Amino acid sequence: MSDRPEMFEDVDEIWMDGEFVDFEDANVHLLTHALHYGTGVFEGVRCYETEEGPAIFRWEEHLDRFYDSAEVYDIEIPFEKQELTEATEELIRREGLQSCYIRPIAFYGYGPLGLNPGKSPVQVGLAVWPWGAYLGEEALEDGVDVAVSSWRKYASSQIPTNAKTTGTYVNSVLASLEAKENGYTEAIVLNKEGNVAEGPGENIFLVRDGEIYTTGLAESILDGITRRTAIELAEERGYTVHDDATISRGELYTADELFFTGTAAEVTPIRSVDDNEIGAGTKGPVTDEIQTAFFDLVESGEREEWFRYV
Ligand code: PPE
Repeated sequence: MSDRPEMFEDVDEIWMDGEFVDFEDANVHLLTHALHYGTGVFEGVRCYETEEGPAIFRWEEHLDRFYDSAEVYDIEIPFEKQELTEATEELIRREGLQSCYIRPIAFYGYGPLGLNPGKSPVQVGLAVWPWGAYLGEEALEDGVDVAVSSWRKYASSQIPTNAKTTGTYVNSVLASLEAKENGYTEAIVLNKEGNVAEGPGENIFLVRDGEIYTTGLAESILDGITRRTAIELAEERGYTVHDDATISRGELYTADELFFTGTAAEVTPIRSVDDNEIGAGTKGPVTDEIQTAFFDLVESGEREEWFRYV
């Protein structure tokens, strides 16, 4: 127990290839295709504690993206969406969790090696664990200090950026390591053209003169589900949202406000970029409004079509 990472300390079981197995038994072979070539796809989903009990936020959209990501690599997930839904709910119930992070993963497993994964079996797993504020609890209030990475985001013409592929996260890992080594909490990654793409695990929003901008899907970003949520919440509050923006590095420095969105990061303010203070160097008013709307939503579970009660 004690040598487990803290976040997994109380997890008893994992669902793997159709069965609930003990946490310690959720293992793969060394010659797993995805371990060598990164041929896996995954999701990150949050389940929130609401008055009606645990509720999974925008599960269907995450599941759709999961199967779409798999399709890009000809990964045929050998389970119906309904089966994965039931397994996830059962896992959350078995673990007795009121809120958690959910990690579905599908990958080419142990089979012949070589780049064509054709004969490798597809393996599927579901894990859940409690995961607090991704960039720290204070980050949600005070904002994070970020740096533009020297690593560029791979272009969607090189690797599809709308698929959430395990292997491609080496790009995020490099950006994240660099930011932390230089004393920043998180990175912003520019695309091949040199415009803003996203964070290593977040989409990015900019506020200028009362209007909201977020980088467009053609800027080599992941089509984030929290991004979609933030756009909708902002529009409902009367904001003009430019959701196909091209944002230059310089525009980051002169923004009134900046914030990240993501399943793990939720809505996190950015207080500085490359040591340039953004706005007043604290959470800005528009960010605060969107963040409050977001947490009110997920804690109330009120918009029924966006929640699946466990
Ligand atoms: N861009 C990237 C590159 C990304 O990984 C994420 C999610 C997003 C944008 C936001 O997408 P969405 O979660 O659908 O709003 N990053 C996941 C992985 C984080 C991790 O460290 O692992 C997440 O937030 O679950």
